[in-house]
Amino acid sequence: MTEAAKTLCPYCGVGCGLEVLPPALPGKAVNRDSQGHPVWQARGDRAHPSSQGMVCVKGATVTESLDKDRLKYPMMRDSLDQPFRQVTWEAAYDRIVQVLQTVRQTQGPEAICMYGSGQFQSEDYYTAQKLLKGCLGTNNFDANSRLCMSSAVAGYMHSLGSDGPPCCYADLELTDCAFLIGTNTAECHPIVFNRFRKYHKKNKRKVKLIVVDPRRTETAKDADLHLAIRPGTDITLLNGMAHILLDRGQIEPLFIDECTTGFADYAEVVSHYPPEQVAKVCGISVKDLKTAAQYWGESERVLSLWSMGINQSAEGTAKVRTIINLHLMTGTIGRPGSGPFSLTGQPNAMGGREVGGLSHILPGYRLVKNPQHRQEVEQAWQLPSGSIKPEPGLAAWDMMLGLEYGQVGFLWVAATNPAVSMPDIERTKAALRQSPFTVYQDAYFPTETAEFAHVLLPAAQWSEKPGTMTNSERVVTYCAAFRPAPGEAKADWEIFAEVGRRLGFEQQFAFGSAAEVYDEFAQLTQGRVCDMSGISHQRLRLEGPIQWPCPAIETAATAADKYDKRLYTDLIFATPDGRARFAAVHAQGLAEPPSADYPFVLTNGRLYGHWHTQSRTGRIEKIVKMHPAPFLEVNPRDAQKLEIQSGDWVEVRSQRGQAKLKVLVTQSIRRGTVFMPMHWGFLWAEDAECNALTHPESCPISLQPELKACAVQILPLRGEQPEANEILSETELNTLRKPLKSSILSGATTVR
Ligand SMILES: Nc1nc2c(c(=O)[nH]1)N[C@H]1C(S)=C(S)[C@@H](COP(=O)(O)OP(=O)(O)OC[C@H]3O[C@@H](n4cnc5c(=O)[nH]c(N)nc54)[C@H](O)[C@@H]3O)O[C@H]1N2
Ligand SMILES: Nc1nc2c(c(=O)[nH]1)N[C@H]1C(S)=C(S)[C@@H](COP(=O)(O)OP(=O)(O)OC[C@H]3O[C@@H](n4cnc5c(=O)[nH]c(N)nc54)[C@H](O)[C@@H]3O)O[C@H]1N2
Ligand code: SF4
Ligand SMILES: [Mo]
Repeated sequence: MTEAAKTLCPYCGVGCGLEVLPPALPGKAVNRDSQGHPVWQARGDRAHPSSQGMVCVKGATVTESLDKDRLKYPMMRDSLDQPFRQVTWEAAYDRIVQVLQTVRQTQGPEAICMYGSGQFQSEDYYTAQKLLKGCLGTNNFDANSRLCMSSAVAGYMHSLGSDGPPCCYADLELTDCAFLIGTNTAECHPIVFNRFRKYHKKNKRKVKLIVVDPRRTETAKDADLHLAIRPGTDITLLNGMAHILLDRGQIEPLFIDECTTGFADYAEVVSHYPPEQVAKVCGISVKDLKTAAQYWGESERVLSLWSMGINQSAEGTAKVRTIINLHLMTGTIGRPGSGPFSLTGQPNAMGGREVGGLSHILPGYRLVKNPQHRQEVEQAWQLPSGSIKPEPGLAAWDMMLGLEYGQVGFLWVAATNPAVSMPDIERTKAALRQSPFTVYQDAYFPTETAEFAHVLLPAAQWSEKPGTMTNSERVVTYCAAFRPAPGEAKADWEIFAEVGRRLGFEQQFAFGSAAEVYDEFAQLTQGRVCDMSGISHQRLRLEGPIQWPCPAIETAATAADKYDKRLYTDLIFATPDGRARFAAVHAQGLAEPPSADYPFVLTNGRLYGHWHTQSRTGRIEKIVKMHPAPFLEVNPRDAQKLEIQSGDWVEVRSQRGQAKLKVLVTQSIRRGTVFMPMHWGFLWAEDAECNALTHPESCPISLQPELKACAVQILPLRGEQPEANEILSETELNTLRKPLKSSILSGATTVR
């Protein structure tokens, strides 16, 4: 092939279109990676509606990771202390099917669990739902999305009646006020941020950017107003802003009357949040608080964006609903440039929601608890009534508890690396060690989770299997297969389907291709909020990316004409009475507040170049150079008290574990809070695991753990420097947090 293949970037939920060129172009030397493998070359796809040709450093370098350290063959062992031995697929399937059947008979289907990922393509995700929830009769399918966007899902469902972010990226260039809370968009959703940043620069007088984050992130540096609130005080802030807006009468009474319920209770709650008290709790000035309310109140169009600083919280659903409250009160929803817009993290976290990829949902934004929904899905799957259990299955952390209690007999993990990304990692590892039988299906080897597996299955990854993904603005893109999978690696959906057939469900898994899987799934969305029954692989290949809703028989062009790019433009919401619901909620604060023994709040998150647990980006030289090692950000005044300087080593301890890190003293973090990146698991640095410190306390509604905050103490390590960990030079240390603006805006952002 000498033509460019069109696909989607497999990293973040922005969902940028990529064009990928073969390693050998006519008249040019073959492009190779550092290990000599021929490497495809990625560039932005100008025709993609979401990204318009832009990509960040991750998208631009992704191809360099594709041939390094791949898992190529199935491997097995009887116990975790043995080495793996290569086996045939036949042997691996036999073992899996045999253990599945034994566990089903002896412990029941509820002892079977699958933990999947927003990095599945929709076809993989959907096939797994059918296998677990339909054929095996257990709702124990959950995904890393539980750690990621389940609070946003729950917030939308409770406030608006259905999941589904109502906005689109065009709103970034139509708003008067962007309210970014708990999101470091510049580093984590760079192309979304670029689109807004260009518009903001051009309209500096008219358009405001408010950023709410305890850190002065790259995102905050561009803000007209940065509120560096104390971690966990978001609800106080939002209720405080509502208080001021109400006082000033900057509300939309007609919209409140006609389109919502619950305003009186909300107004009562909000009356308890006077500015002085709110400012004190949040650790900001009354003036800044009032300015925030003023910017919101004076803007006709307000767009709020959020991600993990909101969702990863023991009151995550309430936080999301409190953001939506402000939109409802000011009528800034269902209109261009306005609305509550959660940014999805993973490339196909949205697709995961559509196919029902969490333990309480079913395909087409349906609910496990709803008898009619179960029946509709059972019929489509040609399964007897009652096949789908009426109760939600185990959520991510509950699977770990299930292992602890000996209730799980079969654990299947795919496209996620829980031995790094779960909270309270020592407890997680102990739970994984207790698993009687774990299948781990990944593209790379080694990874941290492979250490806890009995069977390793080699997965074909992005570029090696055709499929679809949906980005944050509901645009579905076809991801072409343009290179062969290494060794015997197979697409995830093919593995699930083969196991299904071997369990006796030949009819249910008679799929001949990913396109057939997609067609069956798309049918199941007919008439739902996420109607994509008009989308098929063929159409996506012919017409390019398509935004849903897109019912059957619509072409992309007529769909765009007829269906607005936004949801709820008729101001009728997906609740039974068509009205959106206010949430009257008080702030509860952090699940583990700082104490005399553990006086600091540790927050954590992402760096521009790295992706999660580094299985790809840790193998890309440019990115490793950009972010060579983990570190701890400490405010200068805290550093003075602790008598530490940049470059010193400290031990950070929580009630659950510790990590040894080099200190970076910086004004970018507020006093009393420290920050470390999440990207270093035990394969990439010794004793620097972020989740050694975090706790699993979760939101009671969304079951999303509060990964963003835990209480820690900091002990300077004087004289003794940890041997095993990499010692950084001063210059290396300076590169840890070098300003990213230039690289985000020009160098790495390649517009073809
Ligand atoms: N470069 C890069 N980009 C990514 C990813 C990646 O690994 N690397 N991962 C993708 C995924 S899956 C996700 S989910 C997204 C995550 O995207 P983001 O949510 O933007 O990323 P984080 O860095 O985890 O956290 C965001 C911010 O929350 C702030 N925060 C912490 N506590 C609080 C609080 O109490 N209140 C408020 N208001 N803010 C708080 C942190 O200081 C941090 O700056 O990124 C996606 N994009
Ligand atoms: N402390 C802390 N912890 C966190 C977070 C945080 O902010 N702070 N964020 C949480 C969030 S939001 C997220 S999304 C998670 C992310 O955490 P993980 O999901 O554990 O992280 P990844 O490194 O993205 O792991 C994905 C794995 O899937 C593999 N893979 C890629 N493509 C395919 C495929 O097509 N098939 C298969 N089978 N495998 C594939 C990759 O090789 C990789 O090993 O971390 C969570 N944990
Ligand atoms: S912003 Fe970067 S990581 Fe996200 S989809 Fe676009 S190119 Fe990929
Ligand atoms: Mo995520």
